Amino acid sequence: MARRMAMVLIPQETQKIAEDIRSMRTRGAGRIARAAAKGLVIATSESKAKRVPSLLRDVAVAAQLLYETRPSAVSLPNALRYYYTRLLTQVNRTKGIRELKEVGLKIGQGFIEMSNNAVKTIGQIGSRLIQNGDIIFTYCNSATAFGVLETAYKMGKEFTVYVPETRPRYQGHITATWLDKAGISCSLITDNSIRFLIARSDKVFVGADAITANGAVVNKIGTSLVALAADEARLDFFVAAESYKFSPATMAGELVEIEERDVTEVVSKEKLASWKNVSVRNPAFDVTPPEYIDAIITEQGVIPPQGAIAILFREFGWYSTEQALPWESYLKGKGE
Ligand code: RUB
Repeated sequence: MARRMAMVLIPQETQKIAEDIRSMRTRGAGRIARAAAKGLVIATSESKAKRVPSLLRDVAVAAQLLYETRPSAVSLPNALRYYYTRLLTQVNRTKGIRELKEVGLKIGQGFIEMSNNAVKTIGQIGSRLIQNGDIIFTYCNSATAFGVLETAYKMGKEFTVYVPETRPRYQGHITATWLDKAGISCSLITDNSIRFLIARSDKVFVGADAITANGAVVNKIGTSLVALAADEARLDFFVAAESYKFSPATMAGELVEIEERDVTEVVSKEKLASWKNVSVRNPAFDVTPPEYIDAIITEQGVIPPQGAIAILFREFGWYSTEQALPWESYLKGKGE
């Protein structure tokens, strides 16, 4: 059954996309963004609205549902904003609902294509930073960082990779499986051995969920510890991130919200219930300050973290808080 929300039917498939993001069946900032764009395309094409304002409200309600799934990956609101603002600009350029729906499909496809191409380009650019014989360190599971390694491998470069398990969700196991399938030799290691083994490595490649205006990187909890250890061992620390992971809201001084996930990811409900004085914290992301980052590899080129503001200006211009959620005023059916 489609779910009714403020008298709006959100298609079942869009609801499933939202639930998959919330439960982490769909995870990783890039995949979350592409899934969200697809969710809005479906919400547009399956809307039963007879008039454009009602269609905009239906899509707004779907956008809000998707927006509330996970707070830290800025790629998610950026993808929703990309779609919704473009849909709005097409309202006066199209003749009615059917044409607007067709345009919606093109906007969504445009985002997904742009995102996939960005990952590919970052792979090509980043692979130049890998030399034969390198021992590379990565963390968590980033398709973008993996793309760098895979491209370098396909170019014939020989290197090995250390992959920490990444408690509590063990995304490192996914990365190890991807590397294995690609034919790249790697060692899966416990998170506790990061400092010990990073001292025997050459460089670090990680992904990002968000990049702030001052060039700080929000990524899986523990990334900042990897950066500290890399700094101590004098390794280069590279971040591979598409430009839609840069956070425009941080230009207005907002902080990126750090997601706290369910504590049962860390200990069982039974164990928790057996304790009287123990509580558990499970923050999912942390912030690596720009001082610990040597370069951010984007599809627009390799930039120092201090260059983040240039990408933000280029992508979003001057940011105003009204841009935050362009669908907000349509949630209750503006203009109906
Ligand atoms: C995933 C994570 C990844 C970034 C970048 O966290 O921190 O490093 O999202 O991934 P989670 P990508 O598993 O909690 O989503 O490069 O694939 O976009």
